[in-house]
Amino acid sequence: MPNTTKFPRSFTWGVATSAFQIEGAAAEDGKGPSIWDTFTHHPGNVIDASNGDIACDHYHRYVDDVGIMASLGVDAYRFSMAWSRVQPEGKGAWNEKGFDFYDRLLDELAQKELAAHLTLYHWDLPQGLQQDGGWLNRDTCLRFADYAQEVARRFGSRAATIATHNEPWCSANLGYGNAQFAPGIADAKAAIQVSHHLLLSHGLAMQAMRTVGAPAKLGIVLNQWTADPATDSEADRAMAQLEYARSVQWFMDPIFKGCYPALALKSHGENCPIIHPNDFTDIRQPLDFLGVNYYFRSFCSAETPPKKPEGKLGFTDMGWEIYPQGLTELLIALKQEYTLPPIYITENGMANPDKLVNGQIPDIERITYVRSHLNALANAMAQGVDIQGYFLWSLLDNFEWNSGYAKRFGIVHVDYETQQRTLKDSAIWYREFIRAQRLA
Ligand code: IFM
Repeated sequence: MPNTTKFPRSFTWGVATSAFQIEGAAAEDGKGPSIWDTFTHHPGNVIDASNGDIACDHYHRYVDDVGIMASLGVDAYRFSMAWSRVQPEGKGAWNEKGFDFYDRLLDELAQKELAAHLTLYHWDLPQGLQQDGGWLNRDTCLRFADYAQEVARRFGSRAATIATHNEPWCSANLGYGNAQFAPGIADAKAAIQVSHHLLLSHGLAMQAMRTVGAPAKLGIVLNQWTADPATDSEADRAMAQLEYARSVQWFMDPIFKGCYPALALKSHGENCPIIHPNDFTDIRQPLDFLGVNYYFRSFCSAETPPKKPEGKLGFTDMGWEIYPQGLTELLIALKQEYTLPPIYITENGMANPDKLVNGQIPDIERITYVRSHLNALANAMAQGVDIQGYFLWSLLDNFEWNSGYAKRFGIVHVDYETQQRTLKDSAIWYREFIRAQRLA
């Protein structure tokens, strides 16, 4: 595949991470525990029995890590704040030492002329709020709005964007639906109520942040996919339609249309969430941007056992089908259905069983993956979708949730024994690709 795709000069090139996956310093400088601290210390929850206590030790190595970003020539860094670092209980007192860390990080980014794209919530709820019911408790939405307002007040003029949530589909369905993620609850009804509260908290946080009047652009990051029927059978087509309604439209419709998709609501039956009269007004706040995370498509087969996708371009180390055209199809479908703000691709990348060979990491598979997705993105842009930037997931190999450190998503290799960082071939390729875009 040629390296010829052209992007506008103003396009933002970035890399992304999240707090729990890289920071470490789990109990340092007054940080309170989060649900992921609790979850990872419970045997059996993480495949390699690891946790985020040290992770990539980014809390102590952020200067070097920002230096790596600068050396790659990216424009921007997307990261999340650990809520329990700045407010140990998720309510009550702020922790100044926690804010100091992000203050220093923002300074370092500014010094290297890297734009900061901040996410408020990337799954690590303060454990103190979990004790009160976590996202099942409607009150957590108010706590989140307070936290959002405080962050906007302190950092809203130093961040290019602030996203409320990262992938609320995961927080609800993997955290409360099938117990794969913290807080480890398996209850379908709870998951749906939690998804409603996450949406409500997004809307309340948007309103709270707007009162501050900070220049940062405000939005949300959603993980999305197309849902393709495995065959042309009526059962497969119906399954795909329902899957799309329950995942993509379930989060998009309340934000952009002020309601849940009827098909999904009907299918949830008595598991439907409790919705208060003003909730949709609160949720449907104007967005300055929408973040889209894309990794794979959903392949829907009603057969037993279900048909698997052929995977013409292969599968990643997560077992996810490599399907770049799904990104084009998704973005076109979104443009047709919603009145969209500008979009950032806030995550895209792959896990690969990378190996150090004579000091190098020849991850050609990742280069091919990213290049093909950038081509797919360019296709969507050529068809009129307003895309402002692309953030590669991830800058560093890091803690991949219930897969622990076994899955490597970074374009920079991390030796967890020594914390040595080594650029993979994909990092070098990304640097050259970005440079070529600027020269073009
Ligand atoms: O590592 C995660 C990230 O935290 C959220 N989006 C998907 C990535 C890969 O699984």
